[in-house]
Amino acid sequence: MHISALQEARYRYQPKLPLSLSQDISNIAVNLGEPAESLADQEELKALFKHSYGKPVAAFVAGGNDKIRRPLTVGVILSGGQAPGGHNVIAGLYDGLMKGNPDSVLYGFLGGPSGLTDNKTMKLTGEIIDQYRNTGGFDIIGSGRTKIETPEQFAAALATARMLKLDAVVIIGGDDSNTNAALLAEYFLDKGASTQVIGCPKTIDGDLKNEYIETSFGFDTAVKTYSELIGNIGRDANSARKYWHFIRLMGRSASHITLECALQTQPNICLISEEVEAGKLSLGQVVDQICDSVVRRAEKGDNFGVVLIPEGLVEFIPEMKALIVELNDAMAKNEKEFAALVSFGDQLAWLKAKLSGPSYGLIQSLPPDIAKQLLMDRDPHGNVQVSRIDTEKLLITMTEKRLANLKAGGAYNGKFSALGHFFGYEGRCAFPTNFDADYCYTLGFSAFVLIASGLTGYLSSVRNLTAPADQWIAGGVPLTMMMNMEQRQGIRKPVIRKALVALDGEPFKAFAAARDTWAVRTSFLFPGAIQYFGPSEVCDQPTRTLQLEHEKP
Ligand code: FBP
Repeated sequence: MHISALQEARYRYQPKLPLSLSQDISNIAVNLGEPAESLADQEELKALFKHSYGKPVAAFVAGGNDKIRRPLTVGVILSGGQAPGGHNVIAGLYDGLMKGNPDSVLYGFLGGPSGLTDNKTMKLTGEIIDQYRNTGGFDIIGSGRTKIETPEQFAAALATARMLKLDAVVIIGGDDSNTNAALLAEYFLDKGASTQVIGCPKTIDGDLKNEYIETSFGFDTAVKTYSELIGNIGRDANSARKYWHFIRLMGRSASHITLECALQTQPNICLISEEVEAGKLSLGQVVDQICDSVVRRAEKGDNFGVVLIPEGLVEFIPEMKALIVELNDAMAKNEKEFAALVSFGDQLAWLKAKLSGPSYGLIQSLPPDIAKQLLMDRDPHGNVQVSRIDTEKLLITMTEKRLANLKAGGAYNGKFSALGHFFGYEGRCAFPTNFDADYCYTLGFSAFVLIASGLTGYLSSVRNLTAPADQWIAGGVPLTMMMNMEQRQGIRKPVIRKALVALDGEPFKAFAAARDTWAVRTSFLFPGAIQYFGPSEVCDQPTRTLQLEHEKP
């Protein structure tokens, strides 16, 4: 097999562990604190999680652990979108298991959660793991977005766990997948099964975070990959001085990726969905904001610039949100009828009776390509697939129209030529940064300690992440502690709360303090490519988001 020189070199990288985990493992003890409550809706959650609610936070401390050297049989699942570092979670888990007892066995469930329900596995050996250390991607066992939700799926998962005699299942996923992990842990306890369930916080979107989860893995690498590309585009824009670049960035819902990229690259404009929603801005008002910067820069002769757009934006603009909710509802309730409609024209005609007047007016007013994208298949959770909506093109078209009006009225005298970009898949499988390589390995190793210590219904947690890795604090946080009840597709459900960008948080405040300058004056930063070898200030820096959150008073 041919491998790149970087891959060869990265095989030799030994991820760092915190001191609490790098000692002789017989000395890793688990300290359990006070019983923990959920974020909200305590009584409802207590009733739903009879066996697993109220567990304490777990911290790893020096001491004796007589359980840690048992041979264990564990299965691991990669769930949802790829995020750099997933392979290292599995490597950390595997190395922990082998250190505990070389007779332990690790199975990989193939293709995501359906691997568990359909009992599709492969045994992960040291030889296999070694081919994936410090590499991006989820290709070692594949991933998938199946949601385990029906009684039949839960029963099938239990049957697999019993057949393989699993001591534990590790689910590497985002908020939805870890909500699933909590439900599975509860189900196994309810059925008297001894299989434990442990989660690991994954998603490039960075929205699985709270007091105990400082960041989800993959965010660091993804934002640095995108920031390199944005910086390069900024430099090109500044050289050619003739294009406005509209760059849409992945992140299904929250704008963490876009905000971090803005802090790293200092674009002229950066839209933050959460702010748009808080200000109840219409699509027209968002376009006005863009035009304001275009006009002011044109007055200085700068007919170029960079705009960052979070991919989830459309769902945060109140009028668009209302339209999407109505569409989701109409399409879910009349699935077959909708699927039978042949043309876009037929779909629009059908929608006339199903949508409210304002929503029907809005969908008609959108460029047809965008309207068609809003009508595409939903994901397994019933969401619009925002990564397939060309919001950057919508904004370019609307900006062009608005500028033409301004020109006609004499308020604008520049030249506007725009190019659209979408960065998403470019960053999801990059070689993990040193940070993600270390963080993921630690998450996997911690998952092993949680399993070996007999815990279930926990999310592997590593804190103090702006300090050097040996000072990181590893442990586990009960999944129910991060939950509340939310309305999902008309039904009240227990879910892990998604962390959106906090408008009173330090990262947003740092951005808001600088953006007026960036809007007019070219202030681009050029972060360059991720570096794996070299000075620590170049290779090992955490994201600006993490730094600013840690610096908060
Ligand atoms: P996860 O939340 O599962 O980690 O996925 C994140 C993500 O990359 C989003 O940013 C994006 O909207 C979505 O996945 C795209 O997924 P897909 O490629 O399956 O359409």
